[in-house]
Amino acid sequence: MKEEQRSLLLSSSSRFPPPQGVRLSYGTSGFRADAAVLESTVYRMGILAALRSLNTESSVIGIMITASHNKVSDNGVKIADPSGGMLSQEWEPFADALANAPTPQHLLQLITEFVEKESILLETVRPAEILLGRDTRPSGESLLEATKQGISSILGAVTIDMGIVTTPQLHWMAFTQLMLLVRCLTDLIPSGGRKMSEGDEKLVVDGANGVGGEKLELLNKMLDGLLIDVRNSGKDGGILNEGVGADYVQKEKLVPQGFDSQDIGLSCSKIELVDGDKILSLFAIFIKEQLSSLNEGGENTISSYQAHLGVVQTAYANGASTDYLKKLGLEVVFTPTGVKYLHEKAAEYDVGIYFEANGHGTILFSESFLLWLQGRHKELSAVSKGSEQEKAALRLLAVSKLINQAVGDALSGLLLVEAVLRHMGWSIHRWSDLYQDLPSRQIKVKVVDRTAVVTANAETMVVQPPGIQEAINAETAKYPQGRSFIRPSGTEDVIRVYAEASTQEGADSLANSVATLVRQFLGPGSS
Ligand code: NG1
Repeated sequence: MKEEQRSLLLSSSSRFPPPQGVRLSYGTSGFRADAAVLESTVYRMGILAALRSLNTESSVIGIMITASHNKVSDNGVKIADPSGGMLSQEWEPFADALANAPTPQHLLQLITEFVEKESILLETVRPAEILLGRDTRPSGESLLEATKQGISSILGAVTIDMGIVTTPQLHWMAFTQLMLLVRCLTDLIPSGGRKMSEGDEKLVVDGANGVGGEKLELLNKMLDGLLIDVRNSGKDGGILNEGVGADYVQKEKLVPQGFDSQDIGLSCSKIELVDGDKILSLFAIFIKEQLSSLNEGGENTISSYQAHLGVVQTAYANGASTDYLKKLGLEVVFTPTGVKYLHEKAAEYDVGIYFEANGHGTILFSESFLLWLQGRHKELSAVSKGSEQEKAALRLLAVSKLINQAVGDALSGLLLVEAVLRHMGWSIHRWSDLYQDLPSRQIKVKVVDRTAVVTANAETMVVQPPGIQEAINAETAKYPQGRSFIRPSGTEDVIRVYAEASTQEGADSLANSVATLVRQFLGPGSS
């Protein structure tokens, strides 16, 4: 490493000392913590992103300053690889070590060793390039500045500041193209009277007082036949994720602020949630239907490709959804929580659909399948243009372009849901009635040390501390259709408890008993 580079790293890092007595760890989706302790971390992730860019032939790396659905006083940093997916898991230990290096000298040593080990060329002709974005959190501005300082402490590295964006946007295409694809899918709706009912053309969206609402207002102006009414857009002073947002609605099962009884149906005393599991089911039905149309009557070799379709869930998926998907004849697999795991698994299929219950997810198409599909579509448009088979091929191609294959993206997901509902002629109620969720409950428990809980089997069982799994099993066995598991959160300092049972009272009581076990085995936390 050149002396100029060494002294640049030493001098800039001395301006961003790490917080005392805090151990930072790369969690479910990057670092997330109280914004007050994150300056040195984002600075160091700026360095990491620049090195990652150099390590991938100066491809563009994305950095997003966000704590997503966490409370407004938290913030975080996510890194996007050139594929658009999350930072390669092989780099996570380096990220961890960088974030926790106690002094500029330690930091420099870590970087020097890593650069050598990975054979990263620091003095290349093409500089590192980083796209940088943030959400609307007030702490975002200064953290963005610190990140820039980190990036520019690798000589020659270039920052492209995108300002306030949504995370997936950092790597996704322009809205206009999304609109064309929605129109394409709408044009392909089967004829024969599948009509939407009145009122289904209006979509009320909770912007969670964050960055998405603003983007949706833009989208609204471009959409035909769908009226988007954005609530909690953040303009009227509401606080990000406070009493609003997907996490609040899914975990607390409460209606977000700014919504009245008309928005959720007059007779509703309790919220009817159409969650990630239902989105997954809707997409799976649609894709399965298109794949079978495609294979009808195909005799020659190119037509007879049997696409391998798989769906990926986590332990948080409602048990009723898993039963439903299996009854449809689908292959269902499980991974630990966090889209990095689901994404990796889904990529093993020709068409892999993954969703977390909270709504993070997308559909992945393998390159070989897409290549075959393009060929098949060409073939079909020559011999049977306008046939159901040709339309099925076109629909699948449109879905592959509309859905964000880099990472789950609420906006493209929302557009695909609308397109599929129109295709089916289904109202939201018809969709919701695909199956009835089993009552469930989630609780967070503060403990002294959450890392004391070690899980196995896609987080469905606990191997540490000894004895707790047996105790959980004994509790769960008391409830009809009971299921319960615990795991340490990767984004908050808590143990998460999940319980399901045949009644809501049962699910609540099982969750409470398991939470008590957690406190007994692990000791109470500080708050
Ligand atoms: P943790 O805090 O590791 O449970 C939460 C969500 C994940 C994922 C990440 C990242 C639950 C139970 N967990 O992770 O699904 O969305 O945040 O945003 O919803």
